[in-house]
Amino acid sequence: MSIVHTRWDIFCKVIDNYGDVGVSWRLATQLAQAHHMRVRFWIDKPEVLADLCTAFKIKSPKEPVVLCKHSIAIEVCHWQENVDYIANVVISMFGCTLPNHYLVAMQHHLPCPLWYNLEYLSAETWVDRYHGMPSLKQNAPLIQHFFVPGFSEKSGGLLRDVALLERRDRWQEDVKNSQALFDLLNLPADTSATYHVCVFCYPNPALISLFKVWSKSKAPITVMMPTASALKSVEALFDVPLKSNQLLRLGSLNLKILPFVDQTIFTRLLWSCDCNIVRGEDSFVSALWAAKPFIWHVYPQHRAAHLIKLQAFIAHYTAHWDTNTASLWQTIQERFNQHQNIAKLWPLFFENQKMIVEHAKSWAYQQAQHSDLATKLVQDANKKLLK
Ligand code: TRH
Repeated sequence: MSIVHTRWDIFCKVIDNYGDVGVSWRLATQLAQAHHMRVRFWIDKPEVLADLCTAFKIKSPKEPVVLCKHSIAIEVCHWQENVDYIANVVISMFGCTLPNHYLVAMQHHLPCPLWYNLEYLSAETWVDRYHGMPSLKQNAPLIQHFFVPGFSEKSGGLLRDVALLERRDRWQEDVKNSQALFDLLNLPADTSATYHVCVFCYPNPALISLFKVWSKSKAPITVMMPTASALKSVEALFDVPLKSNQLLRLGSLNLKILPFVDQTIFTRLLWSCDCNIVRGEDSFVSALWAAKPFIWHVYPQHRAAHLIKLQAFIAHYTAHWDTNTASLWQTIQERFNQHQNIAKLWPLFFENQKMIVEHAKSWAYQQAQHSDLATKLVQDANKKLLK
């Protein structure tokens, strides 16, 4: 069998927010576009995908089987629909349990489909040991293979769109690109020459300290905050409830509330801003590739497990930085994630932007020497299917 045009089924269950869909859809489009695979995308809440991918239209919430054929030939299916065939490669995103009827069909299918569990991203050392391990525990004769995204060569890698860094560079080289994007997002002309920050994080009282310091800054700052972000955390600073498309002013701070935009537009927004506050997994990885100064708000977990995740990433990311910048960068990430006041740190962070951007750029070029996640997945599947 040739791996080209192999059939892939990706199963995505929306637990909360947008990250489950964000990561899964990015993977699906890369498999289809860059690797020419035949991809079906199974999702329990297609309406969340419709927010993120405007090319995808739901004909009706109860429409059976195929909801739409995306322009790049991904078939989107509702989670519970019957299957007319079992794919060669099946992916459970973030360990989601497959619909029972599909699982039973897989168990009876010969040859057994290749089955991956695509895990959450981490820079922790266990990733290299765990990545690629088979799980024989249940569902015999099926074997599930763990595929763990990460930063090392041995890990499953990071999602990176085709020619991403080249496209990012072309975008950032010409200021007209970000200007056109800000116009599209209805930013007033008097904010165009200001310092731009995108704030897409979880609720966090530390934002109050940042907003206050920004409102008193010498030069104007324009903050773009998607409605899906932590509006409640800053609402007390303004006299009105915060709503999509509003523009509010507080001293030197202009706050623009953004509607939810297509994932490709959101990625370009991160390329266009001078600083990004991001969260979860997908906006975090996009901010890494954007190579602008950023603060990562890690998805909060029980017993502060997310802080261990943060430490591991900081150690990896700043490994080759000078000690002072690394220590400043570490402190601002930690304090923000511990919901502490970071007003005093901001001026230092701001003063060191140039250095941070240099580090961010060289990290991105260095990291892009590794194969991206979709390529690693295809290569691994290729090896296993052709055995
Ligand atoms: O939304 P997130 O917090 O997602 C998640 C989920 O909570 C998930 O359960 C958890 O496991 C994971 O984090 C770690 O953050 P994330 O990962 O950044 O996903 C947001 C997605 O939404 C990302 O693909 C970018 C996209 N997006 C748009 O497409 N348009 C927008 O306007 C915005 C604000 C985001």
